[in-house]
Amino acid sequence: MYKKILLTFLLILVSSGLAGAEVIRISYANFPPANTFPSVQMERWKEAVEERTQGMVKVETYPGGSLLGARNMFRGVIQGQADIGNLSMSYQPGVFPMTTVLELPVGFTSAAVASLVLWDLYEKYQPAEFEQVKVLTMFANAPSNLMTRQPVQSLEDLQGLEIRASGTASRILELLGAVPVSMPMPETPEALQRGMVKGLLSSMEVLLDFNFAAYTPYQTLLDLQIYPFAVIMNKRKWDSLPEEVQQVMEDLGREQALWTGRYMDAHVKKALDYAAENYDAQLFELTAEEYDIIDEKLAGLVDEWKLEAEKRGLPAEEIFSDMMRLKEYYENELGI
Ligand code: 3IO
Repeated sequence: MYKKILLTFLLILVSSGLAGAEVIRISYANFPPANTFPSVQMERWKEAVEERTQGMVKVETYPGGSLLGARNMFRGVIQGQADIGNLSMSYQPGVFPMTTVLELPVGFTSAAVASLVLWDLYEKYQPAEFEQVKVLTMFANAPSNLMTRQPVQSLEDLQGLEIRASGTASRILELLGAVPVSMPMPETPEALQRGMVKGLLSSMEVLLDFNFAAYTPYQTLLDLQIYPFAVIMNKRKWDSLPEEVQQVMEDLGREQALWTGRYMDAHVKKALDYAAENYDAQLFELTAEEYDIIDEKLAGLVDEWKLEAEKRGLPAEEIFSDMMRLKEYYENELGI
């Protein structure tokens, strides 16, 4: 009896020692701080992978641009400076012609829905823009709204106002009469503090996570575009992984998209409560006529995207109509 227990104990020691020697280390770079949603989803993915590979894999996470920053994420992962990286497609306009279809202001109201639509479109079309990397998951933030230093209660209030955004969001601001200032999210706190910009256009969880509520206590509800993200892996690293590890990661792709979308949607609500309680934040809505005017001013964006996508050899009409169909499908399925 005792012998048997001792033997089992020894076996565990030996096998865990062996497993320890074979641990596969994977570095994962992220550009924004640890408490922001792209880094929160990174930790969740890390935990899931480590658990489901039963210790075969160790993921070392680098939030806050400590390994790769927003501007060199794509190149850095292709070159192998990090094994995995989280990428915001809107920081490199023109580089991701297919997935930027999600940046069109088509009325998404939920990050969970947008994330699933993005993932499905990616899986269906396997666009060439990602052929140099392995895509592990994709997700989206919640729709963009205006967060400003001074109240914006009408389109008139927005004229000439310098607002931080990036990608198609910057083009949207231009069409609405504001002055877009494009920069990655981590550069925004300083731009706001120095008064270089009077506000930003993004999802409102940043009121809490970057404490922007202190600088931009006024919000205007617009529900414009979303910012699409991709988690990408260096191809050689991917090819080097055992099949069972690859399978765990493949199985996580869609699940992670939904998890992140849901986390984001809940977090926006939390951030609005935080801003209202601590900074007397106010969320304005425009009149129905003004929302109609906005739709009119932005109507040309869909054709702009289609033209560009077609030039790049993409079936633009099909991609766009798939997006709208999937959006409706998931809005019903998730009850949003
Ligand atoms: C974003 C990016 C990094 C951290 C938190 C964030 N919340 C919303 C976004 C999207 C965005 O505006 C951007 O610049 O990618």
